Amino acid sequence: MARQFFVGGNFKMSVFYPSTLKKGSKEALVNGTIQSIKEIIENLNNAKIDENVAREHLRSGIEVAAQNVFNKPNGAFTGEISVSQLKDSGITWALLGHSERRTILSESDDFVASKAKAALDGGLGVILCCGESLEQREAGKTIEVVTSQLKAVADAIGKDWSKVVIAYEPIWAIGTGKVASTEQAQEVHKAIREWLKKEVSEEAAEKTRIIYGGSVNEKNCGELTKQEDIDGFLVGGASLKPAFVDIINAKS
Ligand code: G2H
Repeated sequence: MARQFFVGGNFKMSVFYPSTLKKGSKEALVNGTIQSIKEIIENLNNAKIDENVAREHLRSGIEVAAQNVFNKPNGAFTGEISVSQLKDSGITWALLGHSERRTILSESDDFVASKAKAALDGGLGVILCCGESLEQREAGKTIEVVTSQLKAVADAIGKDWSKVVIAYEPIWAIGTGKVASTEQAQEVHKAIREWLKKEVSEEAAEKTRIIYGGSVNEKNCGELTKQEDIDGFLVGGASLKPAFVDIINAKS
């Protein structure tokens, strides 16, 4: 069975320019304000989206993911958010292991893995990010780095990867405008699928969506979509723009 195309918008904490404002305008809104979210959602709700690929405001077929979740149940953990709190707000996915959290907030592979386990045990889906730095790529360590990040998760969650979407995001391509070439991306996606086959199961290798993230936009998504092991995208900057819909529809 073909894997269903999956596209996530990673709004981060970015600056957002409503359609009425020019880029660079001092009136830019910090993304995450009600106004900015409303404008993005209105654009998605009005878009012609292939339902095969598409809560209070959002139409069905579009789900909301949190950018983090804690690895412990509700308790005295100031500043953290639990799986049950997310679910209570209608949130069905958690984005975990993003390189910005791994590097800026020093999240270890094991900590990411423990959060993935908590999320999955609690019934959330997990978008699990992995990826190498430029230094690691140049040292020929890309596959080693990526698979060791995934191994930590496999050690924690076991063989059921049915609610995991893997997002391969080379750090050097994040927010830089420097997208990985189709060959570079496909090579790593293929290696991840082979790793799943060997270390998890044939079924996980066949069914797990492996999506690409790192400077994806409406212009470069088409070629990437044609690659056998690229099952969608995790989009940062371009998810804040109307053309995000073109990326969602890249496979149609
Ligand atoms: C990588 C990506 C989205 P951008 O972080 O997760 O961001 O598309 O801006 O490179």
